Amino acid sequence: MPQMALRDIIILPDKRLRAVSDPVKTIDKEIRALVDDMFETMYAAPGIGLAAIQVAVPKRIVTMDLAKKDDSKEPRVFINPEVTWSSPDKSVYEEGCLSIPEYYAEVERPIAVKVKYMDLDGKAHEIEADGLLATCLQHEIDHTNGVLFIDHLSKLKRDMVVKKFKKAAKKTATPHPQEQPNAHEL
Ligand code: K1U
Ligand code: ZN
Repeated sequence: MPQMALRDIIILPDKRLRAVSDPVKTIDKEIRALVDDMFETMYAAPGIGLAAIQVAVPKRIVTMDLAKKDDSKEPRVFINPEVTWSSPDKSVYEEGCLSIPEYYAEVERPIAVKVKYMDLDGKAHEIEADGLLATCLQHEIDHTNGVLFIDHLSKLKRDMVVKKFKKAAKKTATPHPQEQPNAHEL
């Protein structure tokens, strides 16, 4: 049984979410351990997808499980996923993001995509996806390129969300010792 670990999910406005992740060259023990941890973290959140950069690892790896609540698990791993074709027709889906907790908004994206990727054995695949799989793949592939779903919204909405999360981060940040209330009295 592999030793799995929950990892911290980084939250907006963490700048690491804007990193362009590196391709995986070799699928070794370290990558397999990271994938195990990503599943544990994704299921615990809970979420239906997770990109490695969301646990602060800038590698092009995505985990996903779109199974319904009471159905058995359907874990999927996409290594170096890449959109090779997008349909001209678009659809709208209300998206959320584990790195932007409790904020949901309608996003318009291509209704279907073709995605090539590698599995954990290094085998190459190309799939055509529609529905939630297409939406989730595009959301997660965006993460590997430093793009967030709020980037698909109007500047007004995006700025509002970023402002709210910056304010929240400021509130919870540990102050510098000299900036603590009454520090000058110590
Ligand atoms: O990448 C992420 O931040 C995960 C995100 C994936 C996603 C959701 C919706 C549309 C596109 C991509 C989430 O999983 S947010 C949580 C969520 O959608 C959910 C959680 C529990 C049950 C059902 C859905
Ligand atoms: Zn996300």
